[in-house]
Amino acid sequence: MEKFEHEYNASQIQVLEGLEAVRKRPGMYIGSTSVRGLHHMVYEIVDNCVDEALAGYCTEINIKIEAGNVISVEDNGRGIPVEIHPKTKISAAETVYTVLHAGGKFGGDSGYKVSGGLHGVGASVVNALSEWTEVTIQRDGGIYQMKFEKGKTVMPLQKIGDSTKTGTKVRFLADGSIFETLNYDYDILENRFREMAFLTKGLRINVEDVREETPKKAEFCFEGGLNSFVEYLNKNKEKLHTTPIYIEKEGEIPVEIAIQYTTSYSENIYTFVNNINTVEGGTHLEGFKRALTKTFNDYAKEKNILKEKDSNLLGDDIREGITAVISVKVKEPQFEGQTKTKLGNSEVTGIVQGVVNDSLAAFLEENPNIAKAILEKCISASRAREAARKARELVRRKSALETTTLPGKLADCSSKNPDECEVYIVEGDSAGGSAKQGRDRKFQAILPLWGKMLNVEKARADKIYNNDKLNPVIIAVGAGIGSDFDITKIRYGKVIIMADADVDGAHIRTLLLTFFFRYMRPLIENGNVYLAQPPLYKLSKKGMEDIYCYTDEDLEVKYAELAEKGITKDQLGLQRYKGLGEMNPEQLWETTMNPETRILIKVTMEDAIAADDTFTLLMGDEVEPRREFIEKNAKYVKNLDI
Ligand code: 28F
Repeated sequence: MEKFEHEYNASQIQVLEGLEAVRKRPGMYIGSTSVRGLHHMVYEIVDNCVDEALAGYCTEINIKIEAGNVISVEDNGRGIPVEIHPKTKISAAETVYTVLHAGGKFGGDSGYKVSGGLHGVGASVVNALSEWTEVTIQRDGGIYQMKFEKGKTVMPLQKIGDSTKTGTKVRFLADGSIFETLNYDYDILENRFREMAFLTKGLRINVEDVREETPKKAEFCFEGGLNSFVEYLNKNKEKLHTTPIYIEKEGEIPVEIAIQYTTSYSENIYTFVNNINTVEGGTHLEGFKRALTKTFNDYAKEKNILKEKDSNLLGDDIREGITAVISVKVKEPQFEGQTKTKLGNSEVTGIVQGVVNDSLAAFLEENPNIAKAILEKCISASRAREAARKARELVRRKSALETTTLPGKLADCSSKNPDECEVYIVEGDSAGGSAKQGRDRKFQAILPLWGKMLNVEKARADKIYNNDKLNPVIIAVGAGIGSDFDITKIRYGKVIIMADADVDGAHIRTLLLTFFFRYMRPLIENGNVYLAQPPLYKLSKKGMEDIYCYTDEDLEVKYAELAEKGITKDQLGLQRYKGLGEMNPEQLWETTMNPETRILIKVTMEDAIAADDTFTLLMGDEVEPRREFIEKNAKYVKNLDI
């Protein structure tokens, strides 16, 4: 690559110091240097294209993962301005790529930047954290290009050709000395770009991964916007009405909402602020909920569906079976909460509330049949809730009478400090017995489960409480379920599902995960749910300590390591474990329960949307996707500690 001599003046030195700060403390700017931060690099660049689309100039974005994990992003917008600033003698484009927070500064008063990743840091941070960056701009009849290495300009913007088109293309290779991995996960990127396409009606986003011999690709463009989003979320569910309810209002704070009710019992509301998923909700969600509750109650009273003497329907009843997506655009969003994904701007509550009140009331007036269908469901939810409350009280009363509130099958631990306590939920009696004997009873509790589990996707809360398989889990965890769930009450910091590595084990795992996802979601969000990983094989040889292998690859690696020491396959005894029951208590402790040697897999909720999708697939009537899932195993599952 051709190098250009650079003379640095005072402001440019400031620039270099700025980018050096980014390289010194990357986490401060991109969130983390894990695979998550790596993906954020792509989002930052794509966000700039989305801004250009929101400004009305870009209709298509092409994203490509090239060989060697090089990312290429191209839009057909106006192209970043190329003119040279007379004072700094630096092009606007170079400034955007080298001055920290350039996007924000330009956007502050001009209102240019509306979308933006969690960190909203923009192109200069991506540049600083990349081995190299190459920006190509088509604009003003020309093709312009500039190049950087680790944020430093190695080729200032220069004209390299003519063009009648306009747009911006950026290619970069993230810096392998900064990120833990450079291996992009195509599925994560595809999901995010699908979501982005839903959120920006009519914007075409194409994504392609050519790293492997068979390329992966997807093309997204949704004329229906959030309506398409909700239809996508509900694709495997039975709907109460065919077309989603659509609400849109432009203004100081633009609001866009789509709602569709299903026959399911769960509530699925996704909220976005400036295209950022506000997982923790906030003022926009608050305004939506208030309006929904009020509008349906007012309508029901006015139409005499609810009599004067009836008490109001509760918000929870009105949200049973709802799927909704809420998207608002806020100029200066305040993000709060543990993960900074909760909208704090108080003015948004009233705005959203007003918009939903007006539009929803009008919709119900115009669509009495849909209104009736939804309200019938709300009323039946209300009755079920009443039944659940009674069932719950029964449980409470019962437990008040009994000396111990804990399920009889639970072998509890002696410590009462949740931070150090773990409960193993074990499938089957014999494995449960071994686990009880093998455990460290100080901090490990065992809860054996057997029999067929209730499919919670198709059941209401009252059934869950009364279910003899799930009730012990609820009582053992000790924090309630549903809207009563209180994470501060959990009795164990780790809830560990221990099941066989076969199809039956996968089934029980999925059912329990579905249950946690539906009724104890904070438990997953808070990272308290784990999967135990029992070994698949044992290698043994006289005079050698037994070696356990947890995957097929693991086995191959161990064979290879032993071969280096001159130990061949035929000198080794190989045992394949079919189930937990085949291990004696000592083996179970050593391989699966001893914190020093075990492998635990933490269940995370990287993407609640994808998770819900999978659970629905899994629990729906389609057999094939369920089988596929079981084979592929959850994506939300990450390798944790060894
Ligand atoms: C592949 C990544 O970054 N696209 C972009 C534009 C367009 C403008 C712009 C960007 C406003 C004042 C600088 C053009 N014409 N794709 C991208 N497209 N940035 S980034 O302006 C940024 C600042 O100076 C643009 C008129 N106004 C804005």
